[in-house]
Amino acid sequence: MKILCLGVVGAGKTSLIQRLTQDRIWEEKTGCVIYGDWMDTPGEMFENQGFFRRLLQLTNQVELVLWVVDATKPMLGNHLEYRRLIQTEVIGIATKIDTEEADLLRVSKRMQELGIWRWFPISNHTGEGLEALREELLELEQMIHLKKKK
Ligand SMILES: Nc1nc2c(ncn2[C@@H]2O[C@H](COP(=O)(O)OP(=O)(O)OP(=O)(O)O)[C@@H](O)[C@H]2O)c(=O)[nH]1
Ligand SMILES: [Mg+2]
Repeated sequence: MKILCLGVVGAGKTSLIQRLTQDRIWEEKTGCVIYGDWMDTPGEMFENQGFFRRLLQLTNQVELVLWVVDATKPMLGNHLEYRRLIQTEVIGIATKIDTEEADLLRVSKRMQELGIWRWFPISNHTGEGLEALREELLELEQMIHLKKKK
C-alpha cells in the first residue's frame, strides 16, 4: 500500500514514517519529496500555495493519505481547499501528544472542520497510540488488497 504524509513544517511526518518503518526516530529535515511506499513531503510544500497542484497530483498516486497535525498547533494554516480536492482516502494523525501543550480538544475541532472522521493521537517520541494506528493500516491494506483482487 502506498501512503503519503502531508502537513505543516515540523508536524512530525518524517518521524512518523521512521517510527512505523524502523521503530526509532532521528532528526532529518525533509528537503524534497521522498518517493516509495512511504511518500514523505516537505512541510513547505503543504504551506506554499504554489505547490498546491503538485501535492494534489501526488495524493492521486497513493492509496492512503496521512494528514499529520501537530497537536500543539492544530489550527495552523487553512488548507480546507486541499482537503476538499483530495480524492484518496485520508486518515488524520495528531502528533506530540507526549507534550504538555498538546490540545486534543482543538485537534478534534480541527479534524471536524477538515472533514477527517478517522484520526489517531500519537507520540513519535514515546510510541503512544502507534499500535492502534498500525492495526488500522494493516486493516486498510487488507481491504485494498481484496478490492484489487476483484
Ligand atoms: N515531543 C514530540 N516531538 C515530536 C513528535 N514528532 C516529531 N517531533 C519532533 O518535531 C520535530 C519535527 O519533526 P519531523 O518529523 O522532522 O517533522 P516533519 O513534519 O517531517 O517536518 P518537515 O520535514 O520540515 O516538513 C523533530 O524535532 C521531532 O523530533 C512527537 O510525537 N512528540
Ligand atoms: Mg520531514
